[in-house]
Amino acid sequence: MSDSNAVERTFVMLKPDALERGLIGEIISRLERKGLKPVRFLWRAVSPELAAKHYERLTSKPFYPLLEAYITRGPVLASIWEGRDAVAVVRRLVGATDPALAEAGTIRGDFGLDVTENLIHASDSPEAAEREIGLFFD
Ligand code: DAT
Ligand code: MG
Repeated sequence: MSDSNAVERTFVMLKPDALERGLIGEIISRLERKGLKPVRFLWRAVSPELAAKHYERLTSKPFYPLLEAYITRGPVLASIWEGRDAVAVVRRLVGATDPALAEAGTIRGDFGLDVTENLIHASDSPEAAEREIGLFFD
């Protein structure tokens, strides 16, 4: 577990539905107002190869073809955020994986209803953050 006073970096990806639905500004604003600092932003496409590396743990799941089609269908906004205990703090702002179950007040709880199209990815550990930053920012 992370030291709650440690300044950490985390990786955040706004997924294609966030752009399509005009929610980029709303989501970035929530992270900024919390006090997190944006370090880098990059618009980019996600190839099937990058999707498979990023979602390594999930490629054998029955829902993976749907997840791959979604994440590769349009540009994503990759970003790095910094702040005190940033990994856990951003995960709490994002909410549960399934937006139908995510608490009101979280990003997925307020704006999502579909488990595949859940708007945003955030790293689940400092180690995952460094790995994902390495994948998306060469
Ligand atoms: P999270 O994005 O909350 O970290 P995860 O890493 O377990 O969740 O899964 C990555 C993505 O895969 C998730 O955002 C949506 C999709 N996914 C996960 N479990 C799913 C399921 N049971 N059915 C459909 N899509 C799922
Ligand atoms: Mg995850």
